[in-house]
Amino acid sequence: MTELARLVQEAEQAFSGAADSASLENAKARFLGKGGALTEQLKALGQADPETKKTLGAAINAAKNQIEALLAQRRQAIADAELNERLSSEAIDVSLDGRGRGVGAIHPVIRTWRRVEEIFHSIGFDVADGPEIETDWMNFTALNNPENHPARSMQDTFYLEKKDETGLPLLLRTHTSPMQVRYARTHTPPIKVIAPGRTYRVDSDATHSPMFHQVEGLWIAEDISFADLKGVFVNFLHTFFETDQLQVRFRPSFFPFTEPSAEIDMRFESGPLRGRWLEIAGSGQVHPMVVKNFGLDPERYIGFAFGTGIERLTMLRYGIGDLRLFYENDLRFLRQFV
Ligand code: 2NL
Repeated sequence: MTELARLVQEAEQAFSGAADSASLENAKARFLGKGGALTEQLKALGQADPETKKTLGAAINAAKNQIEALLAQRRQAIADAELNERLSSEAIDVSLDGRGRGVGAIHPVIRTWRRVEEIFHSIGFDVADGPEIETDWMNFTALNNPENHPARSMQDTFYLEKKDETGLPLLLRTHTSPMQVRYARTHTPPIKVIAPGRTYRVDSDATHSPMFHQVEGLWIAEDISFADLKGVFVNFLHTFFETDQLQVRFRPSFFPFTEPSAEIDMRFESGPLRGRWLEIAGSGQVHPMVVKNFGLDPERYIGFAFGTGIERLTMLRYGIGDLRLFYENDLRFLRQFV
């Protein structure tokens, strides 16, 4: 056997003995690398006579090609083996059962929110939307709140550091009214809208949460009276609580944005809450200053507004005694509404 044939044979053995790509590359260096056996042979060729150069050179090149082919083969074999190894170690058993998902439920407050929207929508009210971060003008001034009203103080309202274009700090809306102001300023009467949403006040105890939900209603046209307010609201209560077995009374009160104003109380005539008067909403005829701030002529347009708490409606509907249950995310409570 020639020396070259022996080299090819040795290379073949070395390559097949290499179990991974690292040892294969080491083996390659021994034959084809800078100081490798074949490279040495090619160097020695420099001293040979022209005839030997020609024949021996061709033989060396042929051996080199053979070794390179063997190397490529082995590289492919190792790569295939490594891929198969990875594929089998990462294999997923698609016949396994899934982990499944718990049955979700709508939060009781949001359930009430939707129910209120449905009821008012069914009698022709639109639903307004608007930002939770408001300007002083939208939240207070437009609603006829005097400059020195306690609601405007740091103790009662969450203020941001950022200011609006008039230089007054922005704030978290304290009621849903600014949505109605925005709606009224961009629509033409008759205006018939409800505004449900989150509101924020600096207040936190057993019966107050710093974030709570309100829904307000507004109907402005040329001939809307307190009688319409009574009709709409009493009808709402009967529909919402699914009973005619309740009484409603309007008790004189005061709000800066309505004149005259009334507190709305209700009393169930049956069921566990029977016999007790419960405060359910504030209401009144929209103050002429507020109509003016809607961009409307108060000599021509008149109407009513009301506001109620979504948590309050929910507590009365389901007989929930503690407001804090709504915000604790206790599944034992929430599961009851699945
Ligand atoms: C309450 C009091 C009330 C209103 C809200 C209102 C809105 C506009 C104009 C005039 Cl845009 N009024 N809203 C009116 C009277 C009472 O709510 O105690 N809510 C729980």
